[in-house]
Amino acid sequence: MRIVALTGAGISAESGVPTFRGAAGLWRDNRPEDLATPSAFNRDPKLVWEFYSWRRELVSRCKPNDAHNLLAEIELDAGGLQIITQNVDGLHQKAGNQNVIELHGSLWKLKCTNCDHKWSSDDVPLPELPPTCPACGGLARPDVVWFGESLDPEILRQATVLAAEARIMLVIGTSALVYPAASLPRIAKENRARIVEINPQETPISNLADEIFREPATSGVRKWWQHFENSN
Ligand code: BJW
Ligand code: ZN
Repeated sequence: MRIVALTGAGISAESGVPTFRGAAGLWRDNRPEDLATPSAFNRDPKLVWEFYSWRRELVSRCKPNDAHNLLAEIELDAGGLQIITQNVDGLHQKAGNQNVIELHGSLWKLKCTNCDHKWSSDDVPLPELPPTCPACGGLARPDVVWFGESLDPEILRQATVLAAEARIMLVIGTSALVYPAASLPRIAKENRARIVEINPQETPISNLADEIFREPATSGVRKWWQHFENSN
């Protein structure tokens, strides 16, 4: 069926995970250039790790919500739902989705700044801050994509192909301000996908949308699915 869901922080908001932008967003009190750039990490790795360690603890207490759970059911039912997420929280996988592309990495993965070794850890709290590499003892960093860093080219290639081949692209809970993720709905539209936006706020991709649910993800995904099932 080739349904692709491009998700952002808004899909996890109702699970209690803060978004980035907006009144209660992480970037209201924290400047991204102090916490989510390579130069911030070079300047003060411990400060950056404290931010990520706090988020790991917060997310470890959060559960997938009805929007995550329904997308997991749809993956089984419709046999062809693919998630492309900008989120690093792992909640899509926790809900049971198997086909998840993480564009911006994961809070639950680390990589070594010295030897590039990558590993997973769900330890909360981490035993040492900043953590060190089990292979070489070098300084570890979160395996996430910071501003000014390139996305993994293979992951971006896969996401671009999926966007180009989508019949329907659901764009859920993203401000669509961060590139290259924000270019995926346009790629889908240019290849004749139907674009469905689920977001309480208007975004720069709203003008591409064929259908809009101006509401939170939990009710929006449910209404879209009811509507979709009734019309197919
Ligand atoms: C709800 C809801 C509910 C609320 N239900 N919805 C082209 C043009 C201009 C700039 C660039 C460009 N290409 C590259 C750039 C630079 C930059 C960029 O895009 N800057 C813009 C901000 C201008 N991009 C990059 O640097 C990227 N790298 C790159 O392109 O490499 C090439 C390069 C190399 C060298 C130099 C320059 C380029 C990398 C971007 C990485 C982004 N990283 C972060 C942090 C990840 C790790 C972490 O989590 O700490 O990713 S930043 C942050 O933003 C995070 C998110 O994934 C990302 C997107 O945010 P998202 O998910 O959309 O969240 P919000 O908070 O913005 O929006 C929430 C939405 O939910 C809102 O719309 C609400 O209304 C809604 N909502 N409640 C549904 N209940
Ligand atoms: Zn190492």
